[in-house]
Amino acid sequence: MVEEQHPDYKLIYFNARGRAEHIRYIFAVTGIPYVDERVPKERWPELKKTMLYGMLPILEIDGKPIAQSNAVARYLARKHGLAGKDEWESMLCDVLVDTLGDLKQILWQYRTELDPFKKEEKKARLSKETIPFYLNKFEQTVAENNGYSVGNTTTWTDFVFAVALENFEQIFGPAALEGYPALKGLKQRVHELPEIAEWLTKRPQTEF
Ligand SMILES: N[C@@H](CCC(=O)N[C@@H](CS)C(=O)NCC(=O)O)C(=O)O
Repeated sequence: MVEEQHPDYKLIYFNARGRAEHIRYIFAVTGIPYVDERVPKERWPELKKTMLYGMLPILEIDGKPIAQSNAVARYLARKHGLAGKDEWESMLCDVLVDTLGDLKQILWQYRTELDPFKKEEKKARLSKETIPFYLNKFEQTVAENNGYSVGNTTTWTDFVFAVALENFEQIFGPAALEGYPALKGLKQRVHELPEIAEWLTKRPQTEF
């Protein structure tokens, strides 16, 4: 049997799950070898100057640096059958990833708010309005798709969800997904895929 040839992949990020973990899940599930390079914080200011857009993650493909986490993930997913069965499903994957990105942006604004009064205000609006608004819609979509975010196969969007939902439970507590059984189930299904389960046992433990 001829071994499939892959480019040399090096994923460069910080020692965090952050914006790289869904890409690591793609590598885990496909079994494609890659270097998981984690830049120590003290090396970053120097390295930043050498990066095209001054940010991480970067995926080096045969030495060529490619920026933007979701562009990278989408590229790998399309190449390896993790972006739905056709262009339509591939678009639905993008819609969910981008919508989840909108929610993550709002959560980030809350987490980085320094004014305690404004922070409380943001928290109240988040838990009463914003989070239920988004999660109810995601819940409905995943329930309709029998546990998948798009179609009836595992996609990179499932990985984006699993990573985000893990963070979500970490920020808001383990009961945060109690009203969302389909989302909870999606996260569990992804984390029980044998290759992901193995990755979870061996990945470096990081805060985020
Ligand atoms: N849209 C970019 C955003 C990348 C980004 O915000 N990277 C942050 C870490 S999550 C970063 O490199 N921060 C360090 C810096 O800006 O110096 C992507 O998704 O790749």
